[in-house]
Amino acid sequence: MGLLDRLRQRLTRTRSILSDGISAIFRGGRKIDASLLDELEELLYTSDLGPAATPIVAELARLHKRGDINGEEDVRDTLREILLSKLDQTPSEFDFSSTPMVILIVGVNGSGKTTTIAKLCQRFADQGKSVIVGAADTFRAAAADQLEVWAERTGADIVRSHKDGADPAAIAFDTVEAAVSRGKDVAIIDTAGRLHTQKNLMAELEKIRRVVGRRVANAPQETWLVIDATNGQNAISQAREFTSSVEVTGLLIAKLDGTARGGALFGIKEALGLPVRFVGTGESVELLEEFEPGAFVDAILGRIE
Ligand SMILES: Nc1nc2c(ncn2[C@@H]2O[C@H](COP(=O)(O)OP(=O)(O)O)[C@@H](O)[C@H]2O)c(=O)[nH]1
Ligand SMILES: [Mg+2]
Repeated sequence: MGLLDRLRQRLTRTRSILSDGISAIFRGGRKIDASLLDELEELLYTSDLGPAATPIVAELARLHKRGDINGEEDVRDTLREILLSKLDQTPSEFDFSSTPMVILIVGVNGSGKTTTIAKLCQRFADQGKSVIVGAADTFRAAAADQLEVWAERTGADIVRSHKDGADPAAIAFDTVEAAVSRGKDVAIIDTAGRLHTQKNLMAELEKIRRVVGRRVANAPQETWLVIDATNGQNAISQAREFTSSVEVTGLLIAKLDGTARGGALFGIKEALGLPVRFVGTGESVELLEEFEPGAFVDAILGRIE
């Protein structure tokens, strides 16, 4: 099964709002008019496109007035183009030339950090990369236990402390140190959930970044913010604030399967201007997809056969 089919299968809730919604609006061969466009705007809001919905519908109205678009197919095609243009990104390939590639994972509590790390471990292992994870979420030993289970299942090494409250920066440093001495390709560092308002915890992330940079030049090469897609529009302001406190290089959008609010991804991209690296489409370890804008838009907008 290809990427598009996998996404279509997992993103049913957003698609049933958007794609089925468009079919419903046009049912009975309705023609485009002001009330139809109002309904379309409401539909886009419901799928959590948020403030982006209004200019999109204004553009559709303009094209209709000029006679450029007429029926449902035209609306779908134009929507596809507009939505795609909002996702434009050309993220660089991961650079494995200077190993270890160090990836720091950050985000609020419960957003899906540890689960997504497990998925990344699996993905890198499948690509023949050797992986080590660092449990720098040291608030609760249970957090390290959770990571350890995933590390074992995916064949990754782990660096952790067995007591609560160890220094996260020390764990992160030891992880990178072990990655170098064991010749690992990738080191992924898990961190405790935090809010941008917790100044000391945000400073701790900067400390982690500094400390690992002392062991490996340019590390962490990537700092990825995990965003919970079920928060919809609320995720946008949260992410914006987070990225103003710590340098983030990419986004991981978790839980796209569990939500009808997948349209928020457009606003998130627009607000942050950061590449979306991967999207999580379920709880199990294989349910992570590389983010491909065309497949994403087709999966939520495409007609259901
Ligand atoms: N449906 C779904 N659930 C997810 C996904 N990613 C994470 N979760 C769930 O979200 C919850 C919190 O995940 P966790 O990784 O512990 O979050 P953390 O606190 O950021 O480390 C868990 O119940 C996960 O199973 C996803 O892509 N889809
Ligand atoms: Mg966690």
